[in-house]
Amino acid sequence: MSGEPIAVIGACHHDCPDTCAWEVTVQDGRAIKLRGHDEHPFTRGQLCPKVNRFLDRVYHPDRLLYPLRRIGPKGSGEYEPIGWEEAIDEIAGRLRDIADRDPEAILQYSFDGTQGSIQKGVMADRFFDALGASDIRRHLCGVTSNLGAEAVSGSRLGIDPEELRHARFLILWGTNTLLTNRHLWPTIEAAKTAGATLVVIDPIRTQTAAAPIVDEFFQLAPGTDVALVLAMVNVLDRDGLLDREWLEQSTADWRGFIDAAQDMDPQRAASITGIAGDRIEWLARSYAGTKPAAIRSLIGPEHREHGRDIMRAIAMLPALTGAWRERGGGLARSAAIYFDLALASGGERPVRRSFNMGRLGEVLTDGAMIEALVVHNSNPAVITPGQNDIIAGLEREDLFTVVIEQFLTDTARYADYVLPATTQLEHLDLMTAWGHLYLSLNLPAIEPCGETLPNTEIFRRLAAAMGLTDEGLRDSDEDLVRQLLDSDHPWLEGITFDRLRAEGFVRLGVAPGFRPYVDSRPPTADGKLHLGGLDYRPGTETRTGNPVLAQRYPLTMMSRKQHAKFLNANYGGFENHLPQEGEPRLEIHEADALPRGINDGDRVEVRNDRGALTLTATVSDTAQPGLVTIPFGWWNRSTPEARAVNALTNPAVAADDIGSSFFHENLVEVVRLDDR
Ligand SMILES: Nc1nc2c(c(=O)[nH]1)N[C@H]1C(S)=C(S)[C@@H](COP(=O)(O)OP(=O)(O)OC[C@H]3O[C@@H](n4cnc5c(=O)[nH]c(N)nc54)[C@H](O)[C@@H]3O)O[C@H]1N2
Ligand SMILES: Nc1nc2c(c(=O)[nH]1)N[C@H]1C(S)=C(S)[C@@H](COP(=O)(O)OP(=O)(O)OC[C@H]3O[C@@H](n4cnc5c(=O)[nH]c(N)nc54)[C@H](O)[C@@H]3O)O[C@H]1N2
Ligand code: SF4
Ligand SMILES: [Mo]
Repeated sequence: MSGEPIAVIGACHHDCPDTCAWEVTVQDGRAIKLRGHDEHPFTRGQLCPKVNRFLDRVYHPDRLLYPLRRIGPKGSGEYEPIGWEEAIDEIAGRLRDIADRDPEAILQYSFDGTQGSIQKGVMADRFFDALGASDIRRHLCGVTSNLGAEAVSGSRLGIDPEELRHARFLILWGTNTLLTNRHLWPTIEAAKTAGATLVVIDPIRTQTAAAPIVDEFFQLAPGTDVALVLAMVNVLDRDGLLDREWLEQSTADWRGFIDAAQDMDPQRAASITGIAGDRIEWLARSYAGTKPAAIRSLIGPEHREHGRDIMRAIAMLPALTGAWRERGGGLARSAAIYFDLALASGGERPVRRSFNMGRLGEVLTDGAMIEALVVHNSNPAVITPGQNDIIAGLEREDLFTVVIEQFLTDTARYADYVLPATTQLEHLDLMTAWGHLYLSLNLPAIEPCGETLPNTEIFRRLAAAMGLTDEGLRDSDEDLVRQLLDSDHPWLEGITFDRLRAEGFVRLGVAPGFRPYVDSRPPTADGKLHLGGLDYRPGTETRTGNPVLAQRYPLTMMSRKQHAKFLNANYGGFENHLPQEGEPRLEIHEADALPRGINDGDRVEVRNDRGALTLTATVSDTAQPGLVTIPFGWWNRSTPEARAVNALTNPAVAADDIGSSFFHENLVEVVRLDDR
């Protein structure tokens, strides 16, 4: 006889702004249904095409259920199952050997496989801190963009994305909302219904740009946003549209910004951006003249050499026009900062040798003397630029590699030991969000499948086996959640573990309509928003920045998130999530396809000095002449070379080593392969 079904509340763990609340129906210990929680004010009962079938992932026949020890060559994926005790003892022994000689020869590599506050890395960080291991700086997403915004306001605070419903002029600036942040769309529709003008600025005609409710789409040349912003400022100054009272009171060095815009008239900007001068004039006047005016951006323009400049330029616009003053005006970016401010922090971590995560290939192959790599919550063989070097590093016989995963990813195939991790259905976590202000508690709905363990428990066991006695290495997951909630920040008032357990999700106590730089002062030294000089500079690996390289590699290549069923690399190897054609496709414009004799469906080689990929071409006009795209998220096995797009992308990072790789700035050539 089967038992009564029970409902358990949780929230999606994916690195997605929406953090949907969900309800799992469990019967006889098995999850039988997963659906969006109807009462969540932001996600309103809907999940998405990626996660609607998440139970198939949890119970997938390929799920890793037991610790594995490598028996074949690295990369072969040949393993034998072993017990946890054996696995932990052997790994602890190897790490102990290395740590006794040189703890910095050990490196953890982790990112956003889960963005749960607990499972993402609290216990891992405590473990590696106690060992004194080298550390990874998790900079591949958001840091560059944050730096640009902080340069203006001293803080990452933007407006609550839900406030966008009050905007009457709304620019989606380098963000593909319908794909990457779909639960924001009803808010945008509400603004639109109330009369807002909706603008999209993107080098690619994304599904968002093509949405029927979009009034104007500006398909600018990639990486030229700074020129566009300067031209807007040029028009505002020329036409006397600046609010001098606001500028004098609330900003510093606004004249520096105006001066910088003097030589960027709309005609000059048109030649850089590809946007006609009269359209730039319209954009400037409408933005300054319609109130409230809001800009929405996540990280789209950041993965470039001058990504910081682009975000700084975008963040200077509302500071210049005073758009922050009206409810629904200003800039809506990642909302993660609200949670960072509200929750208790674990305190400062010790400063040690650390590496920017985008440089992994170089770190593993170029004498950084890394002897042990422990990967969790990430798939660097797929997601990190510099793929050929990363794989060469993972192939090193003298590198001891442990991967904590749910599936045998392209990275896990190189591990000496693979340790099986629980999914969001099987562990406790506290979920912050970066697309809204609701805090959620994810309760485990089922017992762990097979012998899987939460990341936290794996590091607790490793710590015990290595004799690490530091405070905090024995805290339970519930202890960790309670520690984060133990904050006296007013936004967290009344939000307790027990309340979250009962209600599932609670909005931070941020006053509705909160205007970050009007209701409180910007946390800059003088309490003002900082404007100032700004130059448009093309990146080093662009056609204008490097005409010599562009003779060999005349096409720009971008690799965006493109598929509704992919979330980064999570589903890029799963039959029922793969797009219809079952392979990644190069998208190329007719104007570039024709002279190369490339027809739709032809096999082509895309190459540059970093690597080469064989792909099928789709001739389409979603990109623009001179720009080709290859989707991100496919596993390496999807091409004959066993490589994915990050074999071609640019792994360079800023000179100060802070922020993301420049992986949207790549020059390539595409050639048609003979029919053989
Ligand atoms: N070319 C190109 N490269 C890109 C991007 C791009 O647009 N183009 N985007 C970049 C961006 S923005 C990001 S954020 C990164 C994403 O990089 P990652 O965060 O590394 O990518 P994911 O695919 O989200 O997650 C990695 C793995 O985490 C595992 N995982 C999930 N939950 C758990 C868990 O609870 N425990 C453990 N141990 N593992 C778990 C999943 O199985 C998955 O294989 O990629 C970046 N790379
Ligand atoms: N379905 C799905 N959703 C996702 C993800 C996924 O893999 N799949 N990944 C999640 C993650 S980790 C993240 S970080 C977010 C990212 O969310 P978004 O920031 O919205 O996504 P991206 O696709 O990285 O970039 C958005 C747009 O920026 C454009 N862009 C690139 N360069 C420039 C430029 O120079 N100027 C301008 N104006 N635009 C430019 C790209 O063409 C792209 O359409 O999405 C999250 N949501
Ligand atoms: S991936 Fe994003 S949209 Fe899909 S369920 Fe998770 S949080 Fe929601
Ligand atoms: Mo990301």
